Amino acid sequence: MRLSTHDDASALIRAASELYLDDPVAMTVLSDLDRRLREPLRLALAGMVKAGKSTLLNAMLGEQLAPTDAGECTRVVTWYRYSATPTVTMHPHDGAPRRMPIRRDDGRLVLDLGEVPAEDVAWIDVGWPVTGLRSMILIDTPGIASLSRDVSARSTDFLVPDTEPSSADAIVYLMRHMHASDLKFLESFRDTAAGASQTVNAVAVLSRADEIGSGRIDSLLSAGKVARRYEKDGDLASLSLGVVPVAGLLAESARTLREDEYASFLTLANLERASRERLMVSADRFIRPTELTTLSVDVRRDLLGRFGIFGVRLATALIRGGVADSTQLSEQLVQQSGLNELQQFIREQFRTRGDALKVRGVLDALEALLRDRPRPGTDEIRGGVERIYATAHTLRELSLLSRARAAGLPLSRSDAKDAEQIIGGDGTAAHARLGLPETATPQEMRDRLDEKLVYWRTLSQSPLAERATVEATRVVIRSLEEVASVLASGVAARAADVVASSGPVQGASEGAEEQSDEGEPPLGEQNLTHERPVVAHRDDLQ
Ligand SMILES: Nc1nc2c(ncn2[C@@H]2O[C@H](COP(=O)(O)OP(=O)(O)O)[C@@H](O)[C@H]2O)c(=O)[nH]1
Ligand SMILES: [Mg+2]
Repeated sequence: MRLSTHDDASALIRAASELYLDDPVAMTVLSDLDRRLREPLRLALAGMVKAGKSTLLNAMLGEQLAPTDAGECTRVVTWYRYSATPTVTMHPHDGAPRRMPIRRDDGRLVLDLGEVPAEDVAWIDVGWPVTGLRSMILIDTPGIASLSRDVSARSTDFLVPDTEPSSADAIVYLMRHMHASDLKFLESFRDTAAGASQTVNAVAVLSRADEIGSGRIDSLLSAGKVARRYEKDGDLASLSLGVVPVAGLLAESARTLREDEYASFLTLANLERASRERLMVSADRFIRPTELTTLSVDVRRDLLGRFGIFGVRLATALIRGGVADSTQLSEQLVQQSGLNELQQFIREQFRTRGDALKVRGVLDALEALLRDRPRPGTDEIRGGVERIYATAHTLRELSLLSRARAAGLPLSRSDAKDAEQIIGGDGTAAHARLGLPETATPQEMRDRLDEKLVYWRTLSQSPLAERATVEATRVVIRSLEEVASVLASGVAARAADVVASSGPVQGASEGAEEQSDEGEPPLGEQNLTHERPVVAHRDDLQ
């Protein structure tokens, strides 16, 4: 039986461990890599200070856990991973890791470093029993290009270290406006993190999206337009897989909405129109002492702090529009915040490729180790690394996708567009790869698939085709063959995700890959991972 890429990588780590038995430093690196292969995908949140990273992390978890706003603790890289019981561990640069007390203030963790200066702390590891962390490790980072160069350097060193590959598999990059330093960071993340596989694995978030339209009720529409414009920007397009507008604060508060907050919104919604409008004309006005409402200044200030003026206006409008209880309000606010689109994007672009991204990170780190500590036998292992890169289809797909985004493919314009879609540029679901709507029937998909297979096979056999073109067409054809095997398997639900469900392709000459189950959404959820309404599609770029 043919081994999966994941198993191949694991076997290489074992072989390297035999080689470095007498080298404790190398053995530590190798045991970390082995663990990394077994752990969920590592997704880092990066961006400038106050871009809203910690708030968005909480929104993704549905819990107010990460401390927000600047403070000593937010100056250290913090990992959030699943654990049955809460634990917080500080890892100093020198010396043994030590447990920290678990203290919470209003739900948020208080990461008290005690006597230890932030610059002596390598990272903090938080283990927390929250479902969202079962499939992903989330990494909160201090701001890039922050006022303090030290803090900024800590993020940059961690995410794009000079000498070794990044230890994040993928990045959610938050920005309030596009800034030169954002592009510079994304560029260096691509160059370092991509390593030999040259993959693009960043999604940009237009954060604090409610502020873009000054908190007006249509703020997110304006943010959507800005996001689409950014996506068309040549520089950003080559560095990130897409731009998603998200109002993180609204999402965080909506997911932790309390009954008393719902009751306050209900009170506001029931005010007569003139009073309501006067009260909500601005954030300042909303928290002034007034006779217009029975809600106290403190209650209003809390609402404003949690939801922003946009959230207050939106929640009131939604109740007036028929939302009948706190559960519905919470759902609708989350829906409006853009969080669902972001999570869908992460699922489609990162989690379905989770194993490949992980293997890629591990192989890059293994290569760096072999290069730094050469000894007899390392060449063979390096050969093994190269073999995996050459045969693992998902890695080749990722690298072609990245080339498509960065430099363009050696194909005609319309072929390049089609190729990008087939290799998963608009999502890895079978219908998305075939350019069909989610509602396409199996027969429609098979017909479209046959057409495309004939077309691409003819193209690859053209005697005039350049070598680079032929190589690109081979990757495209292999992707189509994987779609074929998914459709042939006839399990409609599984067809939602080609990569996750494809086994070895009959007759294919290359190694097939498996996807571990840990990163996959349940089947019902998979079927939802289709449309990305707020996110501009690549078609818009043409
Ligand atoms: N209006 C608004 N404020 C936000 C949003 N996200 C974060 N903030 C506020 O911006 C400040 C910085 O947020 P934080 O998450 O700590 O940013 P970080 O430094 O990137 O981790 C906090 O006061 C948040 O309440 C948002 O979506 N909308
Ligand atoms: Mg923060």
